[in-house]
Amino acid sequence: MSKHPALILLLGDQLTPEIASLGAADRERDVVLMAEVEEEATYVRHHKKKIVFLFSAMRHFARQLEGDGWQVDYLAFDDDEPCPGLAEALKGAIDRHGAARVLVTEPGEWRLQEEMKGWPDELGVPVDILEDDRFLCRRADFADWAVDRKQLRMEYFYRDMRRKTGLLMDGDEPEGGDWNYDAENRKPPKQGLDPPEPKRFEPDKITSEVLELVKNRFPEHFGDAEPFWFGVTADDAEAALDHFVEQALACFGDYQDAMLTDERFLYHSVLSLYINVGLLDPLKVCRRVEQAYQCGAAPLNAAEGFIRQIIGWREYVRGLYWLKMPDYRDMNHFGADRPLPDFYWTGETQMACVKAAVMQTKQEAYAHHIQRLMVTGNFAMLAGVDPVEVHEWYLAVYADAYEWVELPNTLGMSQFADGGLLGSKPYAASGNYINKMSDYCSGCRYDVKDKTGEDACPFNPLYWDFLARNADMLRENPRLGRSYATWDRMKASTQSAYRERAAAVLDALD
Ligand code: FAD
Ligand code: DLZ
Ligand code: SF4
Repeated sequence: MSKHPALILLLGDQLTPEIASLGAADRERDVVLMAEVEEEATYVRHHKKKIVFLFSAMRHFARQLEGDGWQVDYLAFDDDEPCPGLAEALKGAIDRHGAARVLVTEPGEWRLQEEMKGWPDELGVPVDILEDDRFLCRRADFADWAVDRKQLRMEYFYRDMRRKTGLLMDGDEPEGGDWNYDAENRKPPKQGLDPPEPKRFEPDKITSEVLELVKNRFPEHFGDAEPFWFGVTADDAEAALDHFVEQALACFGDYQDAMLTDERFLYHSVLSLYINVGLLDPLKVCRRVEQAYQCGAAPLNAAEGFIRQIIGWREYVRGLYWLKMPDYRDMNHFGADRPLPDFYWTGETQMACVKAAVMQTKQEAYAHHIQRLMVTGNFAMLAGVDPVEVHEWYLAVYADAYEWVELPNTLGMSQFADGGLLGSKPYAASGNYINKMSDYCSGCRYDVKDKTGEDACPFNPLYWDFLARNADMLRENPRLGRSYATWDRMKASTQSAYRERAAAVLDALD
């Protein structure tokens, strides 16, 4: 065995003591490198809260590793002369420690994986890239599952994951007799709902230092750094999980699709940011939720709905990302090319639903799934915004955003830019859906019932214009049959009124 240490590079979203690269290392001999670098902090203009979360969680994790006996070389972001990138950080550390090789767990993004391929030449030492085994489905297993399938559908993948993990299984059968209880999970918000707030944490000294750094160093990045209340350690994340299971899980299913102006989090868990950096283990989270169901603390529709998001959607989008990259990023089924409207950054729009989603995103670096999908995502698709611009917005503005999970959700699920690889139909909706599922419309300058007038909710004409404009690509989709039948039944004058109003809305965007 070499006397020279290996350098273990740990990325910001690899904060897991059991991660493959640490498992393969020798604690007595090897050195862990963690680095806050310019390139990772700015490849999109990440929300300030996201950077505070990442840097603080990294710093706390480094301390934890030192406490566990690891030698950690930690490069904090230097205000005056930050380290430009990970390769530069590695070069310096190889010299400092006389390292003979680099060990790293595969990254979550294509961009970085490609960069790593050049590292052996660039650094002059071997670089071993280990598989990230923090997921239930290996990339290669997803590719095997996908091969020869005419259509990829999450539901079938999810059933396999249920069988594989045994979660909510009764022998070979799904608990309760059905695989999926989504039909019970679409309740509109009713008066008097009183959801709990997510678990909040006071910034400690480390977080306060990072807050100062981020406010000074990234002032032009989107979003408010404060108030900062995310957890930054595995213990915090565990406490947030306990809080969710005890306070919110029971209603998670029922109100999963609901939106309320004054209840930004409703019964959602706000755990994705912790899971995605490795502070929480996804399978353990699911087992905890299963246990809550088994002891009667949560109904089946809540537990199943929640577990499906993690072992179903989360794993499925990752599999699809690695299967289809790098071409996936360039897919643009509808040829959409409008620039992203400025109000995605400023919130300055009279559409109450969009304003609420954007302002909440600015303040919290969080919006729940239906806000992302049916408000900001839906609007961008109906308006024909360039999917790459939409993608870059989502990647920047949410604390949980990494390309492997964000891109398929944005480009596939919300924009249908992949032409239906991920989902069976576009999530397009008029104002009627938003009105049914939220309280936004009652406080809006637009009239959700007005279809084509000056005060018409913009989602109404845009919805029909979207279907009419893309009829070549969508008309044969069986899930849109009823919508096209309705469109076809409309008088020509009504169709024209919709299209003229949509043109006026789109002109105003330009
Ligand atoms: P909950 O509603 O409490 O759900 C529980 C958990 O399930 C989440 O913590 C998350 O780990 C997982 N989950 C739920 N839905 C999905 C999904 N569709 N894909 C993957 N995991 C899911 N999720 C991210 O983690 N990062 C992203 O960058 C991201 N970008 C998105 C962009 C768009 C356009 C859309 C429509 C969705 C995106 N999602 C993303 C998925 C989902 O919106 C978030 O995971 C969820 O809102 C996080 O909040 P939560 O923890 O309160 O989730
Ligand atoms: C998101 C992020 C940020 C903001 N900063 C860093 C950093 O300075 N150093 C680091 O190692 N990782 C950071 N990350 C997370 C990486 O961008 C992430 O590991 C890759 O995008 C792969 O998912
Ligand atoms: Fe949104 Fe239309 Fe309702 Fe206004 S009326 S909140 S724009 S759906």
